[in-house]
Amino acid sequence: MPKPVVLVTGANGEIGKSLLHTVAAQGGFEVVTLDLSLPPDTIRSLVSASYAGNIMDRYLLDQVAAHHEVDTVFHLAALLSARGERDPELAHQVNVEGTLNVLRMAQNQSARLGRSVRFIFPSSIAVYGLPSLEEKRAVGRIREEQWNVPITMYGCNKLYCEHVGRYFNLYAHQMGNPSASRLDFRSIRLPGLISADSVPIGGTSDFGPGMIHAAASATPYSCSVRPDARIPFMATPDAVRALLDLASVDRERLTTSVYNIGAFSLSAAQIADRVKKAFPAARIDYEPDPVRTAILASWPEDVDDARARKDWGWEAAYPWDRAFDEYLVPNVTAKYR
Ligand code: AKB
Repeated sequence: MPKPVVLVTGANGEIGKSLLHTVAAQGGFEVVTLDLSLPPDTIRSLVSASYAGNIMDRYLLDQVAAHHEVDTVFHLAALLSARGERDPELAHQVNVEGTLNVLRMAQNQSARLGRSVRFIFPSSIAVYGLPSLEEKRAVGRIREEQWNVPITMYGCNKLYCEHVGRYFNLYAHQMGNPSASRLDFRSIRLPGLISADSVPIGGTSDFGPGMIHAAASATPYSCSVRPDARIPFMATPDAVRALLDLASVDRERLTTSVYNIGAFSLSAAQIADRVKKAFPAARIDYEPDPVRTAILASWPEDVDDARARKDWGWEAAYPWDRAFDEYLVPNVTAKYR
């Protein structure tokens, strides 16, 4: 029996690499990747086929679909929030038009294969837009339907694509063809991620992982947000496990197409304190950037993930102490030794 095929876009990024390692360790899948360049040697051996190209290239996506009977898509390719504010039009192209191309390809596969292709979409806490720090504090753990008024192009893009994905879930019925297989779109609003393997590029939450990696590599770090800036964070392995768990759960258990997931919520100063305890020579100062400061002020302090817990049993394996002491410090130390 052929193995189920998993397509990962943006496979060379932080989440992609970690996802590929986890899927390879689980075994039983044929993995196909698509990114702007071919995967590095460290992950090339984990995949059965790789395509170098752009998700804006519909011809390339059709080629991928023609060569592989894709069962599940992890659509990770995106331009993050801070980078998106430098070039909002490009962000829209990649995050909206590119996503639409991948959705269209997956919907065509569902119809052609006569079975629902699962489409896993990492959305973001950037879809929230709190109007003031007072409201941010008052709201605390935000629910999925609250304050869906993002202030960044990236947040707008993610929110819109959540809706388009939900629309694709209904697509076959709306097109008057109830017997055609529908796309099975599922999404998670990820918090800021902290990986021990890589430093992210282009995100507003990059200061979290940035401080830790800089301290471990004995590099001074200038934090681009205020010490009291606080958002939810998560260790990358937890985020990857959440994406895989959501991909594998039976559709009947899902009551929505979009879920918050939480692990811990910290201010920049709290992360810096912990980093200095683990790496006493760490040099961290603050040079808040107005754009990043405004973006972080609009993101929630924490998320209410009751729906994910109830529907598919979400629970973070790495609360802050464990994430820092057992995952981040040993692995980041080893990386720069
Ligand atoms: C970003 O900072 O843009 C991302 C995110 C929270 O979605 N890490």
